[in-house]
Amino acid sequence: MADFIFYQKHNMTNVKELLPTLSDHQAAYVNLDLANPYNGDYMLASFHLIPRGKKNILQVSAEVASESSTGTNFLVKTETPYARLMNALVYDIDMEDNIVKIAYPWRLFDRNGNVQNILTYIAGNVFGMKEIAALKVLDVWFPPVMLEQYDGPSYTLDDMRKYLDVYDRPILGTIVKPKMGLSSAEYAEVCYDFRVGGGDFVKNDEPQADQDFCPYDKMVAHVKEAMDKAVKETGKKKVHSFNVSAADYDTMLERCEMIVNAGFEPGSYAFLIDGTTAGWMAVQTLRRKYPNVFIHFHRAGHGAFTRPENPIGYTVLVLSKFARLAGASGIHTGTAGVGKMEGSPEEDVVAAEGIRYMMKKGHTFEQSWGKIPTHDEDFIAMAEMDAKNLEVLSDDSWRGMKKCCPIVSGGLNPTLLKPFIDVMGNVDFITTMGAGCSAHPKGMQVGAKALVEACEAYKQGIDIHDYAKDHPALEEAIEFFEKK
Ligand code: CAP
Ligand code: MG
Ligand code: MG
Ligand code: MG
Repeated sequence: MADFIFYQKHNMTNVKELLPTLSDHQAAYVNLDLANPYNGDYMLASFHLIPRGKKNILQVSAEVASESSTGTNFLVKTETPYARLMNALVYDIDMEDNIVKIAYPWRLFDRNGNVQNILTYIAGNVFGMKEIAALKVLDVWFPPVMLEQYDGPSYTLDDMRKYLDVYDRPILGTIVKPKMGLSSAEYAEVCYDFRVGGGDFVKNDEPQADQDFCPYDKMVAHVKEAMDKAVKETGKKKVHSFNVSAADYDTMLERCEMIVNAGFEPGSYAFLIDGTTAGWMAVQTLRRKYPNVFIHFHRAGHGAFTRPENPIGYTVLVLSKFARLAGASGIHTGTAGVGKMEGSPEEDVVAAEGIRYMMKKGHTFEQSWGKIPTHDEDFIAMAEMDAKNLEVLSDDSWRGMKKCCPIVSGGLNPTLLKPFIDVMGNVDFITTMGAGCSAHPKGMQVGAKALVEACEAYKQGIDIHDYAKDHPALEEAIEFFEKK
């Protein structure tokens, strides 16, 4: 039987009234007068925190700051003055909404740009603490000195756009379905159908690996054959995102090298990694080994942390910000309530924007992704110009951390393309529709055509129902998907 989650409602507005309740140990992790948390000395994190049991929100916040930085549940005799400087500090609590802000001295973290290390602090033991009923990392803010240490994306959506010669629309992609069970030849056939139907991008699904019915080497070879055929017939470049997740790094890198050596043109392949189950080390290994390849972060399993109704975990925005820091070129950010996966529209759109733009408001913090101090006026001016023109700061020459692109799929189909673009507010993303194309009554090739037609209709500002009148592929897609 789940414990009854007991927590007090505060009957005071000012957190300072709770200061006298702190033990010496707790007081070492609180500074409600921290002058300027944005001074560059700290990584900042905001949490939604509900205490459980007898301790009040300031006491529990201090315990969380302790366990997520230098401490444990008692003041220890072995503490030194320097170690104390590494204490995380609770610097603000919104008593109305239970939003706790904690400043983490950046020297706490591995100085080699290691995302796994940060999450072990702020999303590690603290999730198991008895004193919390809810603890969700809502947003993080990185000081310029940390942005210098982290790789950030290298090969971006802009590079993929150049390769595909596609600029004024989303990259149109699919995932071959059924998810598993096709032979390598059958799998490649479906990829071919999508490509000749007009699609740009096919991804392996998240469980694709080296299964006996679809051996990895045969899958790569058949995809190559099918891609060459489709490129020849359409005269258009195509991209395949290969899932390189594996049991160990050697096998992962072997798969990468198999793809590189299969004769694929640079730009025609991406490496997909199941970032949540394969882990951050895998993501960063790929980024560091293959700076000229699009690193596709699939987030299968993220729901355990990010679902809006989960009291313990972190938000889609936080996951996406760390993916950008780690150097993912793109990450699935959800369909903002339009598709099949749970996720709040606001949450998914804020995450998508937080990883694309140089300066963007998160849930709590305004994030500047520049690698120079944010007081640099001309940089701010460029960033503001970028927000308008989406040009200036999209590449490294402008000293900013490159953008990471939203990848959007779960449950989308051609009839949902425009509704999703309307929610997202732009076309700067990759969409990968699995069932959305392969469930089309006339199969994958016509399903792809329907997606292309839905995109064409969007570009021409024509309602898809009107556009479908002389586009049978789209008409049948509307007929099929809208009746669902
Ligand atoms: C989509 C998908 C993706 C999910 C991931 C699937 O298939 O291939 O893995 O979209 O979710 O396996 O469900 P459909 P998210 O297009 O057929 O739904 O993008 O939210 O991370
Ligand atoms: Mg410990
Ligand atoms: Mg999938
Ligand atoms: Mg999705």
